Amino acid sequence: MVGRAIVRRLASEPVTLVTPKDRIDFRRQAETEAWMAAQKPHVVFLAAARVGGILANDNAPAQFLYDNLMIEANLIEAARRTGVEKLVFVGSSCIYPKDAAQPITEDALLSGPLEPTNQWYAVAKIAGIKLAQAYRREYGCDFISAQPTNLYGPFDNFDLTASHVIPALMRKAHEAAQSGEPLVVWGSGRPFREFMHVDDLADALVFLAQTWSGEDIVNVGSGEEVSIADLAGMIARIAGLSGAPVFDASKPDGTPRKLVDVSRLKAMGWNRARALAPGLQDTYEWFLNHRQSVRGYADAPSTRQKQDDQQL
Ligand code: GFB
Repeated sequence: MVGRAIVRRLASEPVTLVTPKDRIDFRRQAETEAWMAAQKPHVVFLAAARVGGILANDNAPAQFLYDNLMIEANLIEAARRTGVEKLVFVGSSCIYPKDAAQPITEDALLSGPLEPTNQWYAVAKIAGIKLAQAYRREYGCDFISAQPTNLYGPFDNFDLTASHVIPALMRKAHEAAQSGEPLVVWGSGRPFREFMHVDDLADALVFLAQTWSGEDIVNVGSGEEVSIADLAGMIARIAGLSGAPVFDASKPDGTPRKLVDVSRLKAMGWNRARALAPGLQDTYEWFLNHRQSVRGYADAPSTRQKQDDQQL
């Protein structure tokens, strides 16, 4: 989802795009180094990752830790060897402590315990940040890191066992509108999340690649926070559902609140995030128009793992 958004954003720039069209497994060092040496990119956006929602993170700690560590370590080292001039590492707002003061400033990193459900993914992303910083110090590489808040948009994953909350609720609301069953929302509905359209993230990443060089990490967010219950209400209305949602308390809430402070990014001159309501409407329409082909929607369970591996 993030990679495709970066490609859309770069379409209007005077650049030659190199994307891994053939299946490359960035978890494998030799494969990654051979591909990078053959392509010789000047700039790298490191968006490749194993990602997923709260349950996927909780259920597959080894895959979230191992896959992400390998992908980042291999790509960052390969970028150094190939002489990449600029690398933008895409982190995550889940790197910050569970109980960080809100809105979360960049200096909250490593100041307290992580949210348990996604600590494995968070530790891998923190390692990626530290790799970028270490390669700056030791080798003089111009590698930087951005920390996006929760994302949504076209080409998201709509598999209910792996997806984040927005694609999950869009799919469930669409199906509930057809079946007449209620919309089931995981957890209490009380946690707050900040959401950003993936095209805004892509714009901010390109902006940072063009303007920022330094060890400091940079938060990327929309500043718009909503409770999960209110989000469910917004998506239900878009899908034309009238009944009240049902909350499934057997599922985890995760971190209570996760709003990033974007003062640093704003001070650099970027402040173009779009509002949530129109972004949700566009994404729901995209989902309806693509639902026979979107990731995780029409798959038989036996093909999910294969498809999941292909995302890497
Ligand atoms: O989007 P989500 O899975 O990720 O869940 P996190 C956000 C909130 O939505 C949680 C609730 O409180 C969920 O319990 N929720 C309600 C649902 N209904 C659903 C549903 O049907 N599906 C899902 N998935 N959630 C992720 C991390 O945390 O944030 C990742 O696990 C990553 O590592 C990402 O960092 C940005 O915001 O809790």
